[in-house]
Amino acid sequence: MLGFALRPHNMSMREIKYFAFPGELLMRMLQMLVLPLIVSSLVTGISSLDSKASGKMGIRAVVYYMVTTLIAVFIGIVIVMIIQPGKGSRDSPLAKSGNIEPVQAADAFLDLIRNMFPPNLVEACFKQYKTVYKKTTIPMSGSSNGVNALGLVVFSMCFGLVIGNMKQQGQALRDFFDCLNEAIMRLVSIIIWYAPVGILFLIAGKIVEMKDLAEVGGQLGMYTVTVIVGLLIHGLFVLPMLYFMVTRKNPYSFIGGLLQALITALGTSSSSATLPITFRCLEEINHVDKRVTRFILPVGATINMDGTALYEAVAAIFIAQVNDMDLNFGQILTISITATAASIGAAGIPQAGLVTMVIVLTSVGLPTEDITLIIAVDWFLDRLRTTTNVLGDSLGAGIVEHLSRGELQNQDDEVRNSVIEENEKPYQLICQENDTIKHHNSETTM
Ligand code: 7O9
Repeated sequence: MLGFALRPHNMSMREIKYFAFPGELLMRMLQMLVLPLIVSSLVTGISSLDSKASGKMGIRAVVYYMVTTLIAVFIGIVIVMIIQPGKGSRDSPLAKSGNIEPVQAADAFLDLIRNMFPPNLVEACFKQYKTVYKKTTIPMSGSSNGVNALGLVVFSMCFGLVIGNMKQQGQALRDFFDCLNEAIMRLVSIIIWYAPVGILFLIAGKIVEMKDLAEVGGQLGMYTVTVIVGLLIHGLFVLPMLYFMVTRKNPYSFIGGLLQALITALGTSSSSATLPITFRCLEEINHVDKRVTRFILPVGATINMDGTALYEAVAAIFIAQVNDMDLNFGQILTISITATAASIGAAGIPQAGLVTMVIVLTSVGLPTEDITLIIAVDWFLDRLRTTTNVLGDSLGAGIVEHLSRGELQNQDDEVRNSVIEENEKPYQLICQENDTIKHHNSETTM
């Protein structure tokens, strides 16, 4: 409402920038916490489980990610085929702007694998590997600004696994990362007080900045509606139903606990910046086991993007419709596979947004310059798909927790037993001391 009330004042770009400043601050504070948060939570999450339990949990998570992403793509394709937002728009040509850099899919894929193994961990905190082209064809090594999330996730997982297996020797490191995680979560609980103000200005600023609604809405209105309907079906029916089928609990009360995280996702349009809030909502409000959230949420934020997958499938078929191209079944299958792969790999590909879209389009021979058609509404749809992504990650944590309750219980029992052993220690020490003064009652306690 604040945004819409200020629109008639025709603020200059400079004034809008100043107006959105409190929102920018929230964004910076959240991003500040992401790096230590994902490293410490993954390391403690994995080291607190034995390798068998973390393996099983990992497989469940990956199956959930694959299944939900494929369902999302399927919903997107069905909805865009029914609504057909691109049909007939040839008569009123859509505005194009700018041009798109060509991308070699093979190089993007190799960059993804390279980014999984960062040669320099400090550099991985702010740079990704990116293939650049010399004389437009020869691939050369280069880099792009942005956190190499994939590399940090892979490293933290391996590190957690190793110190988890180091028994007593690894205790100091386990305590360190556990403590670091706890400290970061306390910072989150301070920042959360500022979040409502920040989100207010983030969203109001965007609404003031937005181009004329009628202009954009007229041309891309049906396309926007298609994406919104797809995301709503996926987020409000399919995912909750899946949650209900697995856990037999009310999915909407679970989603109610996530409201803060969902609104932050809407405001920031970044699932990684929302991660601190997602953690808090799941652990403090929905009481999901910390061993699950610490493991599942960072991995989910990196590779599970249902909204993005749905969006890319819809966009590709929309562009085919605009060009009056009829896609056969094979091409639609190709779009589903590339859109799924693109959403999984996005965090490992530099400047992912455009690059993954280019890959999806070239895989079925669609003109890549038509991406410029949809850029006008991208900022808006990005917010909605980010919200869907965060919802998918969070419900996934709830589902994996339910499926892993056996292993978690076993782990609890083991910990309890070892605590009892610890408590017996003084007694054994007493016995040993007794031994030295030749009282042989230690035999009875063994
Ligand atoms: C959306 F969690 C971390 F810290 F490990 C993490 C850090 C960075 C995870 C992921 C990233 C990251 O860079 N992700 C990324 C995501 C990079 C490029 C593109 C995207 C896709 O983003 C979504 C979209 O555009 O559809 C959406 N904005 O979920 O954040």
